[in-house]
Amino acid sequence: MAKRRLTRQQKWRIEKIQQERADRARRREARAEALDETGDLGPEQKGLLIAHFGQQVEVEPVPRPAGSTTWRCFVRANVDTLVTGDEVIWREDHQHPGQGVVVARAPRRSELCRPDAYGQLKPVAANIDQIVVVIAAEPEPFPLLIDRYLVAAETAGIPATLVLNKSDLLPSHPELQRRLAFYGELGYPTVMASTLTQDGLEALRSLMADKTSVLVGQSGVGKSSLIKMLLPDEDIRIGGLSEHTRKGRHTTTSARLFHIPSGGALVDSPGIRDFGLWHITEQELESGFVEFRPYLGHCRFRDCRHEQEPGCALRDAVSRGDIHPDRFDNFLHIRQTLSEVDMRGN
Ligand SMILES: Nc1nc2c(ncn2[C@@H]2O[C@H](COP(=O)(O)OP(=O)(O)OP(=O)(O)O)[C@@H](O)[C@H]2O)c(=O)[nH]1
Ligand SMILES: [Mg+2]
Ligand SMILES: [Zn+2]
Repeated sequence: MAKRRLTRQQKWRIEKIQQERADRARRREARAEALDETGDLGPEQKGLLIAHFGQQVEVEPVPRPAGSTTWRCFVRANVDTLVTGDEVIWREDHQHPGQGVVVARAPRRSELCRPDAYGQLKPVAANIDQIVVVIAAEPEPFPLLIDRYLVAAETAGIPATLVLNKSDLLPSHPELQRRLAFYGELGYPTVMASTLTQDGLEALRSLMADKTSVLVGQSGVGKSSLIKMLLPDEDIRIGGLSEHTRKGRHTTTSARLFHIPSGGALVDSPGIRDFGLWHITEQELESGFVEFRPYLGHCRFRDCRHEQEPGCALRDAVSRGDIHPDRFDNFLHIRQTLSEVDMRGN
């Protein structure tokens, strides 16, 4: 893990948060124990975690009953942190209709993590098959955000795809289309879409079919709007951009899973401005740039930093045109920031 130096105030904030978390866990435990004592809990059954709200989670039985019903559940204190997409074991609370208790969590097949505002690594969603990075002409893509997401996806071993939304605005932003094509050449599936004109609807449907996808990207790019276009019957909040800054308003505040009736699921997630990568190693960063992989380990010096060293396989590939100079620059930029903790908040 990267070295971090925390100020006294930051340390105090982290301790305070940990204290609050411990208090919350104790309260949850008291509630779950009280339920155990009344003996009014149903048998253990499988469930899927749909959403997380403060102290409670929303759980859906597996297999899914006809008509999608969910239960609000407390979580036993010995259960690890739960996130949207987690498979759980839970019990119904017969005394309080619609409520229950989560008693265990199944191991995760995959997890997408990101550092929170205090520099602590937090899972965002679990058991994800595909990370869909959404960009748009407005808000303008934050520099390096696409590459940071792709590196995070490669490191987590989750396939990534790119969606360029708001294609109706593209005539005034031709460079974005070129950028999308560039990532397509690297091997990432790409789709252009517009929730305004319904452009790309079929391409999106086939991209999302039969898997669990999480939509990520800056606030206001239209993640929720895309889900609403695919699932018009769902009740999903969509927020306008700020008139003044043309940025999103952080409308979606927590991750939520939506089923696709024909198979598969979509996880909506809150927009973030930046995606810190300090939790990964330099080696993971290098191989997070897929087109670098054939050259890794082929530099003359084993500890080559790919800076001024002679016989650098990566730099040679850049000068031959096999690696795009922009991606190489982005790699160097991100490497510089690996040891910095993003304390600015998301
Ligand atoms: N022009 C245009 N605007 C769109 C399109 N899709 C979404 N928008 C608008 O973009 C704004 C933000 O949409 P949301 O779907 O709330 O964005 P989000 O990515 O979910 O944002 P957060 O939940 O804050 O992360 C809304 O005003 C939408 O109407 C599109 O295809 N074209
Ligand atoms: Mg949203
Ligand atoms: Zn090198």
